[in-house]
Amino acid sequence: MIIEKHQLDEHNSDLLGSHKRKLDFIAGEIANADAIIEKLIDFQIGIPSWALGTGGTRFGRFPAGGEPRNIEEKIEDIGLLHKLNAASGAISLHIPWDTADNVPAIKALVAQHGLRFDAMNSNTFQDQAGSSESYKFGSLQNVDKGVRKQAIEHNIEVIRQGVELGSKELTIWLADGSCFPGQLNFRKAFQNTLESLQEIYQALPADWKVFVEYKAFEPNFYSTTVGDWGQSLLYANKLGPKAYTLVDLGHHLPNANIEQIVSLLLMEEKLGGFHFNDSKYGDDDLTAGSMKPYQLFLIFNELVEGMDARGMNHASDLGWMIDASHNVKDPLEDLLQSVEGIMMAYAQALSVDRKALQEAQASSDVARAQEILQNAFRTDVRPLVAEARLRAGAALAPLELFRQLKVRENLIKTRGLKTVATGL
Ligand code: PSV
Ligand code: MN
Repeated sequence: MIIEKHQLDEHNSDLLGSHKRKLDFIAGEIANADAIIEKLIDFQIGIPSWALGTGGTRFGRFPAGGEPRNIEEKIEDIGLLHKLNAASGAISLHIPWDTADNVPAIKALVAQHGLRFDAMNSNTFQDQAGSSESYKFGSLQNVDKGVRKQAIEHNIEVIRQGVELGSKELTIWLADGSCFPGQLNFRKAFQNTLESLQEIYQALPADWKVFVEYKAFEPNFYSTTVGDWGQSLLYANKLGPKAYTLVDLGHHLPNANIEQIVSLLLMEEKLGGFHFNDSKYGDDDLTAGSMKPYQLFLIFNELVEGMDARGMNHASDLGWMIDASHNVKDPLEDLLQSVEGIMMAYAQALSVDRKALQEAQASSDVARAQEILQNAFRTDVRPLVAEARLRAGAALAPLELFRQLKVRENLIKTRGLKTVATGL
């Protein structure tokens, strides 16, 4: 399905009057509204190929229909999102689910939709048909050298595919760990993992980065070999300058202070990027900003402050990706909401009165510091985010237009009701 320019124009002209009124109001309230809008236009969020279908739990799955059946249709879906919000300009592929048979055609399709390739993801948490070794007891950590070799070779193959496509990053998330005390020698598991990562690191092109993603638990329930940011940072430091930590918001133990983690990783020049999502209990993979929007804002507050302190480019110096699963919502609607949630947190963080905050911190004026942050968080920045979309040629209200144009119904018509997307 293609969304035509005239459909966007009609939708926008219907909403323009009310949008302008709201924009004028906020532009009068915030000092740097125009600069914020420009930054929002540049900011792009990578969409994970594995989140375009309906997710599920081990109890059941309730597909929406019209799910993308192959990599071409996944690109088409992200193209639709990007057309609607001009902020979903990248695709993050997961191999082997998304291995492309015809690389030039896939590159052309991605370019045609105005997208680029974000980080490539390897998969050593599932056994693939025809592979000789099993990851049941881990991959890069495995006590069996043959298993480690297979997992290393898979990651090197993912880099090879990424180079062909024009990606510049590899994200490694390991399910490795143990389910019971005594199962694993922690030190040996760490050393095996490090040696395996070093072999993968050797295969990285000079202009590539590797992101080491951590996760506190699941699928292993006693120990995880890259279980927290400390362990990830240890690996990244030992590997070298092309290795970074990746923060998935859902991968912490309850109540972790993620904004502090982010601040320190950034200070150490070891923050690689994000998997955005939200959660109530664990790795719930819910819509970004749907549960703890204040936390998301506080994370962006640290990011903006830390990136500015180092003169970094907000849009391109870190990897911004979503990692989500949609059990009850239409995946595309959910992704539109996630991008909106992320953009709002970023816009709020950009609107923080930095000078006043520094002064409040320097004089330990706790109440004032809190006021400054909460003032930014409680400001309705949605008109700024909408204006960025408008200026970039997208829709003032993406979700509304998605429904008006009956996108899901159209996808079901062309792809069928009972399609299944590869992914989680
Ligand atoms: C693991 O829970 C994870 O967050 C990792 O990022 C994986 O790559 C992703 O889910 C999908 O497999
Ligand atoms: Mn993740």
